[in-house]
Amino acid sequence: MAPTEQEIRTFRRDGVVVLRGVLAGHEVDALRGAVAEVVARPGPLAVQVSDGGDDGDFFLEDFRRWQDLPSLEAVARESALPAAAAALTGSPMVRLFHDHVLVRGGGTPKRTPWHQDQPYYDIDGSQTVSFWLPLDSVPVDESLQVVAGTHLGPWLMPRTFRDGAARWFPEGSLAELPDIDADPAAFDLRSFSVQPGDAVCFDFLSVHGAPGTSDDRPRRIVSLRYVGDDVVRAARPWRTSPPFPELVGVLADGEPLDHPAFPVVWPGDRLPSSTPRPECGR
Ligand SMILES: O=C(O)CCC(=O)C(=O)O
Repeated sequence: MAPTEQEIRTFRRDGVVVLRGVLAGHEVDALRGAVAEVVARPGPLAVQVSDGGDDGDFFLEDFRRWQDLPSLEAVARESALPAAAAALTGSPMVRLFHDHVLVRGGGTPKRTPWHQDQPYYDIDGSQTVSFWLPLDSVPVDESLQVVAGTHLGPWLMPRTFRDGAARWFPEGSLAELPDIDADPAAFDLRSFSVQPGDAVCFDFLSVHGAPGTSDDRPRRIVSLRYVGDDVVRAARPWRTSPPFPELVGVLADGEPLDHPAFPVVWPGDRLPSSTPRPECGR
């Protein structure tokens, strides 16, 4: 299901668009299988935000699992997503950047705070897209929220989700996020009721966040992130989220992401490589 001209225009103008039915049923099932494996065996970068303890809340995030989960790798490489990424970003070549799994149990009120993704990374460039892929039905009031137009910049201060600390860029070096919750009507918020197979597509610079879940609605999400050929490495003196330690001393600042961690998925293909990965978290 290729994006239409209208969908491409919307993505480039607003930094967000929803694509309906972009994954086939067997691809959704493959992702559900991968998520079950993530929950059973979280990886070295996993963050257990809430563990299903006394209050019953459950929220697990994991990153960079495609190299050890073949069903996740197959969807990331072989579904319609790489071609959609090429169409949306306008890049003739697309690399997989990374996967991010987010699993909430029902009745887990913990929000994902408003943020841009790009300032947490060690890359620069504008041809970027994340596909937020629901594996459960998500009503509009529990769905990803994206602030249209924020993909045009500026970069806003990335902070830790737990305590708002400036762990990455030094305090004062980037503009702060506005207080969106204080006056949501002042912002052009986009969110969509979505079904398994749909994708909410957004730019790495688009400000976004997500509500928690209501009692009867667990929410399994896989976010697959892709980059085009204007994206280059921007080496950071700090540990990024997620980290890519295998790039240190291998890819210099400003170099293309020509590395097995970022396989070319459109057009063509390269063999993946497995690399050890340390702890991660925002
Ligand atoms: O699903 C969520 O809670 C937030 C997802 C998100 O921030 C992302 O995919 O970048």
